[in-house]
Amino acid sequence: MLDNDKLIELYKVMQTIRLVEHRIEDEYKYDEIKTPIHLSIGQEAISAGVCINLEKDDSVIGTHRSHAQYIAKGGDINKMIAELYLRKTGCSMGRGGSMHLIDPEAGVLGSTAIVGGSIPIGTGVALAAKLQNKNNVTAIFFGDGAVDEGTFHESLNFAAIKKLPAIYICENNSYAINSHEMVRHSTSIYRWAEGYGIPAYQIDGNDVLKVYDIAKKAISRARRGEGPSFIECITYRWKGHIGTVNDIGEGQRTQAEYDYWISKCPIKWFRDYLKGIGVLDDNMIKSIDEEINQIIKAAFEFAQNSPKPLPSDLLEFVYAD
Ligand SMILES: Cc1ncc(C[n+]2csc(CCOP(=O)(O)OP(=O)(O)O)c2C)c(N)n1
Repeated sequence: MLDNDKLIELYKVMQTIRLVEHRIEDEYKYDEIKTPIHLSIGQEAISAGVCINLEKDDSVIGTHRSHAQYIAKGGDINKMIAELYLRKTGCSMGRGGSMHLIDPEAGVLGSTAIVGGSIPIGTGVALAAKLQNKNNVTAIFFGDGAVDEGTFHESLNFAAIKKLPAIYICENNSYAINSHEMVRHSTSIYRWAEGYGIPAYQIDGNDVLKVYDIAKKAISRARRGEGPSFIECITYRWKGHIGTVNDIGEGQRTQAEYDYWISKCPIKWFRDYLKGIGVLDDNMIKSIDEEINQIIKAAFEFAQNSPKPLPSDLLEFVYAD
């Protein structure tokens, strides 16, 4: 069981992701954030529950929807927001935008907008760690849409054969853009991983304690050299696929479905749980929010006051020196 400090840390991480994304949402209408954004509001428990188990030297690879992993793994929030503003001080020097977040110091080795792309890249990172006899684990995040790509199957088979220190985390929010999982998959996703001989779990991705427990087990197994694990986290994104719209009433997602998932808010559930066991009270909740809002305020100021790349900088970083 987690001690109180760790429980509070988990809560803070989830709430930081939520408040950062709400602020991005608020600022987006001013059109100064020059990048497509994909928000993870509603999915916070997954990144928080996995990453709290990781060491600094462990790696994370994400997708187009990776703000949550970047924050949970300890990525620099100033640099993340500056990246969204495409400033020189951004974590990808203003070249990548929201979908290409990287902070090697924190073990965030990158994210990719190619659906399924995080899977072979992360598998390669895990292979490198194994070949170099490092004791690092690689956490590879992807959506349910990514398992429709052939590279998912090739990577899992390879990782199982080579017993790679990888954990595969599928954030199954039911949708790939607006296409529902029911019309795309012949079976539950975790069963495919089982087919490759990989221990696989399907869990409530909105229950951060469940995510924590299973991720801990999977990460320990990888560190012992016993190979990869697969975790399918059932969740929901409150926002539409891209930007700040929610797509409700557009013929894709029903109001009833949306309302059900709002009632399963991972942060509200965890906050109530922590209050119930006496780990948090209203004053502490308020001061945590204040602390987080300070960090967010500073990050947006940093980003907005940072220089933009100049046209003459355009060819920088095109070739490795
Ligand atoms: C190879 C490839 N095909 C199509 C796209 C367009 N595309 C961007 S995101 C997306 C759906 C992703 O869904 P999922 O993996 O479930 O992640 P989610 O957006 O739900 O988090 C698609 C089809 C792409 N970026 N890359």
